[in-house]
Amino acid sequence: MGINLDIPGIWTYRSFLNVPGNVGDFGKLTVWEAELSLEVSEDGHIYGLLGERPDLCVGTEPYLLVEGTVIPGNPAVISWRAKGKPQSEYDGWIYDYRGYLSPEWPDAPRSRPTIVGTVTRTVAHNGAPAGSVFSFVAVKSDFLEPRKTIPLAKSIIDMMSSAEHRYHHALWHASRDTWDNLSDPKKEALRATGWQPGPKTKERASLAADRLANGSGEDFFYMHRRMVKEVRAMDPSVGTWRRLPQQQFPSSFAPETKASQIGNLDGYSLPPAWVVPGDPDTTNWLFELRKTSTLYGRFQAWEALYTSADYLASLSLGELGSRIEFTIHNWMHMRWTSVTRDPTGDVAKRGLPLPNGRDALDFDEKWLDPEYDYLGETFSSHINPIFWRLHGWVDDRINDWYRAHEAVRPGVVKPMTLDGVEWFAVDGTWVKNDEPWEGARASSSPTHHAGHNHPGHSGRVLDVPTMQAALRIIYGPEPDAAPSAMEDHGQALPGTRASWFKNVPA
Ligand SMILES: [Cu+2]
Repeated sequence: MGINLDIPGIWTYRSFLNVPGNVGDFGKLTVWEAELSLEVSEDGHIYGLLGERPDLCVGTEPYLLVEGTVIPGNPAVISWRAKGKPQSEYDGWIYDYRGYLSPEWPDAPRSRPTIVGTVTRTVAHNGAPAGSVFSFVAVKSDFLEPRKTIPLAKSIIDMMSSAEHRYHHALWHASRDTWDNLSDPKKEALRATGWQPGPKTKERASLAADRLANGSGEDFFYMHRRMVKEVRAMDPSVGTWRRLPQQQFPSSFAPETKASQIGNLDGYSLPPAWVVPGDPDTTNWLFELRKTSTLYGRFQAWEALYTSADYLASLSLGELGSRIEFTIHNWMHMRWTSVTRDPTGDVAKRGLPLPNGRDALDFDEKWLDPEYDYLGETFSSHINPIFWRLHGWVDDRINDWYRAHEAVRPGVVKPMTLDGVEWFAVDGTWVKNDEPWEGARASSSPTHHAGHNHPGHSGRVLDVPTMQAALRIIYGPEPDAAPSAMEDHGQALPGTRASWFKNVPA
């Protein structure tokens, strides 16, 4: 059963007396306000917790344990029974709930999921009779973003959210991902900026038919290895994922649990999927990615494969990089990404969901806001704390690969330091690129000021106008297009959203 419903997460539960007539003061109707946390299994079973939360739990708080079912439909019917926690002051309480997930309004970006329904006291307690019925409304909270629970150091956020780093990361990926499909005039124009992916005429497209052999996977590993190294140098406490995180219930009353953590206890909780208008395939993929069966069936199968010494010893570094990039890496980005939210300074619009994301050539200053840390595109993903965990996982596979080769053919793969990054000597078989591609070099860019020094990025071009021009070449009209098309030169071709981490068949 597909349950593509926005139910898992934290809800504010409110119940009211069912009193006819005019009471004037709504406060007279209040029964209870509490926190409701819900999780849904793939067979439509729901479970959760309902209770009042202190700012800091001591572990003895009473709450109700929720169990029930969701029946999809329009509206979806959600029913559950809540039982008081044994040995707490709610011990013996039983309430039954039946609610409906309110249908969404079209063109209502400020809407929140709500469950409306009634609840009955099934068993009398504390002198309150069985059989009473109340109305309730549950209102869903926004997902608690990792930037709130496991924030990066401010120095890292400042650096990574700068225009220089955003455009560099976006363009680096865009150049190698699109290269194989660019027209010859566009390729020539991109070469003129110095932003062709690799040495001129020997470019290494990441999505070409020969991607497993062309060395683009080495570029992927190397470029991100430097990023990870730089960030860890700025803050050694930035963690990694030794193994992919398990699905975790978003709420807990365990001792020491803070109210401010609820919804994302360790920072690795799954954000809700969303509906991409007019794109049911992507929408369905976003929901599938978040399922526990997908964690077990796909993610953990890939993880087992890419940590298998026998398998790693059979692969060149470039083949491993390309395979990881377009399978588990892309899927990790999209499993843990939230919907894009408008980072505008206009308070009336800030935070509203933009389900189609940023247009690839939307260079508005608002996208430089540090809160624009959308994990689903390369202009913003590296500001998100999850990026550094998942790229830590990717980076560790390089070490596994080396150990696997060392065990089978000792001394053949030779470690070395390349431009400050721990790397391997070229042998033509297992390691192929003399110079992994990190973007345009200062010496090759006609628009870059010679001698202009970028601390920590020797030789890399971080010149924003050049990088914007290169993106316009990639996503804009053909260089020789008719004048009418040229008038829209600042616009991407219609429907060109900033790249999402889609999968390609391996
Ligand atoms: Cu990247």
